Amino acid sequence: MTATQERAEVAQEIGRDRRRKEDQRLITGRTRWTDNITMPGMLHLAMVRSPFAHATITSIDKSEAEAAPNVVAVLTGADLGESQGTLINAWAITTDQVAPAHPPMPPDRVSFAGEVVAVVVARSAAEARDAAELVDVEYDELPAAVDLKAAARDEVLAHPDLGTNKSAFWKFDSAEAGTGGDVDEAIAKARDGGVVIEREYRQQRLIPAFMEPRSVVVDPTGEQITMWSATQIPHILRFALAATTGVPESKIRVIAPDVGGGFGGKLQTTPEEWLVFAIARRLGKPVKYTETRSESLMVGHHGRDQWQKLTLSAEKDGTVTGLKVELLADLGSYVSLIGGGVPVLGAFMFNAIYKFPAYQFNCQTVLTNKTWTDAYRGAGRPEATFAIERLMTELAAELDMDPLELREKNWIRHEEFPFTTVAGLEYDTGNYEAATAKAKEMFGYDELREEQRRRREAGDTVQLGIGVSTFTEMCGLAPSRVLGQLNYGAGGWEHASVRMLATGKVEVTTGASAHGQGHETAFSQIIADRLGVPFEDVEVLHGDTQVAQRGLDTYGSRSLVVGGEALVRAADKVIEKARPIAAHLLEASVDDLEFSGGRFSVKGTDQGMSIAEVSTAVFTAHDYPEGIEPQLDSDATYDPVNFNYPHGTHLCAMEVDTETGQVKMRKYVCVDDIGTIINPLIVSGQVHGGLVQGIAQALWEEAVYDDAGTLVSGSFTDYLLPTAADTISFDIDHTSSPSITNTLGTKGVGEAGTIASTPAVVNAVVDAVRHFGVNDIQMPCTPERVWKAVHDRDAGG
Ligand code: MCN
Repeated sequence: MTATQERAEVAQEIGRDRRRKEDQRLITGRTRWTDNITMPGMLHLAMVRSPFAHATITSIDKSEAEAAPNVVAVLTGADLGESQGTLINAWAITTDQVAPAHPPMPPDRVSFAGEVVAVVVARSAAEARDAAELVDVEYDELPAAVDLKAAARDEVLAHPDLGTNKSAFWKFDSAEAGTGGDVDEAIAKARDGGVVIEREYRQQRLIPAFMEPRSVVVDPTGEQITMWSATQIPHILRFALAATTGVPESKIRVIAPDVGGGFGGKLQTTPEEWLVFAIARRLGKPVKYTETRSESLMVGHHGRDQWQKLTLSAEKDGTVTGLKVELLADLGSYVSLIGGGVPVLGAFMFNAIYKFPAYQFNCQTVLTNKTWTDAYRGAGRPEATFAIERLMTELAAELDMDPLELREKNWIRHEEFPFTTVAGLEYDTGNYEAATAKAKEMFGYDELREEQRRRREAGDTVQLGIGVSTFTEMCGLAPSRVLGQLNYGAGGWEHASVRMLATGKVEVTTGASAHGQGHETAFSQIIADRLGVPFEDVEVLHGDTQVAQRGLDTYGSRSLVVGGEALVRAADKVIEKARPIAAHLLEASVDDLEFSGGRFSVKGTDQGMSIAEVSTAVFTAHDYPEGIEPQLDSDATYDPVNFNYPHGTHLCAMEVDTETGQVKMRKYVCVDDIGTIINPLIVSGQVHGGLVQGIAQALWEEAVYDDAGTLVSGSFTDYLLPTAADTISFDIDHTSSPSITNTLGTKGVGEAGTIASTPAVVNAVVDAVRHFGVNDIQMPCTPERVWKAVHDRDAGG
């Protein structure tokens, strides 16, 4: 093979539709999920959970459970005593945040239905569950704070000892920050000669219904305590266990084996993990706990749950002048790992792609007696995007303008990037014009508008609505200095290592921890191109704190833009390490060498050798210059300089049956700009999955509690998780404005579909029935709500 052929074969992995390496083992059942792990003498743990949302525990009788067959231990919060401490709450937003202590198993009072009051350990899982039924707990039920608005008024206290349900208040004001004008002035001016749109939107509570329920195994019998957990965050979990148990990090190994989805729902350090860790140590035996699906829906954390009060001001020609946001966010019963900060993430995104001259964001987080909330795909950004994209649509309707025309009038033009927004962020790159033009054409926008007009005029039973969503989001969590300013308890860097092996193959570790995103494939593509080695020769290791020792894990669409950049930097260091060795072997000067396509060549000659050959030579020939380390390896920690800002234009056509309230998706087009795409196939999967989750919020999913604080939608019969049969095939495409924040020019994609699609769908549903006087339908837009909006204006939207 000639050098040219060799180069051609190894180049151009980035941008290639590679099937995912990991899928072979995932879809043929050749992997080991946490629940598949067994070991000799392993015990099984079951949780006894409170049926009440708020109650005092008056007594616990363990005797019958202790006498049940093969039961090894029954433990309560009182048995664990002071050792429990409190779980970590890493994101306080403000230093005066009010937060209850969070013992994993409280001894005296429960604060939400499903809270653990006792654990049973037995020789089999079935025996543990059966015995858990025998634990007799007496409660004195207390009034529960369930409704968010009532809780914000402190009508019933979720934690009486705190004296208030108000946890933290956080405000951003463009006039105070010097990033814009005074919003109250802008609104007052618009009331006198302009337009003011005021709305209140409900972000219903959602459940991140991942496929694999949470599961944890702890083996305390070795030199180290090893925990396997179906988690997104093995590194953060190791830190939290060390910080809350006093066991040094060096004695704890956390392994996240293949993990069946998370969507933010496994971005927690859970009471269950803490309890299994503590009890396995106490008993000196391996212990496993796997939650049931019901437990997963009830106590795996929830997402969203906000009321948004919004005021948008504009001039009569549609030029926006101000936006004021007042947010109430339900934290649930405790302030979870990052739950306190999630609503504030939206603060920077309400202004979206628009040039607002004045902006104010007020956020009050509130404690209630419900399962705690935390990140759910998009975390803060879907809420903000929904609100602004609904508002811009309402403004367009008010002014009788086309919603795309209104957006174009107000958006940042492509030549204005990088652009500092009224919320104080610097958007890297973007081209809203290009994405919108492409989406309009793919959608057949004008033709569908014409059909809509015809149907309205004819008074058809089934009306057509067109929904627009021109979103942007901040991803790549996160520059450490920004997190510091927001009182976040950890940095936002990521770590990677690259090691060339003796055979010329490459071993890579990343601190990112995939749980469905295909990192092994995409990261292999990056390294294959960077080092010029075959894709198959790259092995990516992750999700084990012993193997990838440093890391901050996977969430916030950060793995590629932060973790991928760390990989590039580590690979570049390896090339620089190989360079003097190659020069030595080629008997050339370092300055005369060029590296391209995996090959060091002596300028102006046909002499050269591949980096794989250099690696083999280091190992076999022991032939390298004096004073050089005989290893082709390196690592890098990358702390991002900025977020990056993917964007896109999503267009949705919905058919609404005005007699039954049934809605049916007719067409969905999205054109996203995520800069350079590493693997288009993976990206399509991410976008499709993300879209379905966003559409599900618009149309189907809602976690409902009754007045006593019991989760009513505690199974998939009531919590309407969509299947493939409920959706259509989406038309997706891309434009590209490479980011200037990382070497590859990439932007994140893991949350984009979810963030963009919810308002596109609701805008379309409302658009279909606007001529009946409808200007809002609360999510999820069930047939009942749609019907009422059309037929019973007092009861509807
Ligand atoms: N990618 C790419 N080119 C780009 C951007 C991304 O090829 N320009 C690829 C990446 O290499 C990676 C995947 O797309 O393989 C997603 O990358 P990224 O946007 O960096 O997101 P993360 O890997 O950090 O994943 C987190 C993100 C989030 S926040 C949620 S929530 C979510 C999501 O990913 N949860 C998921 N996608 C999920 N997919 C699955 N299957 N399961 C989940 O739980």
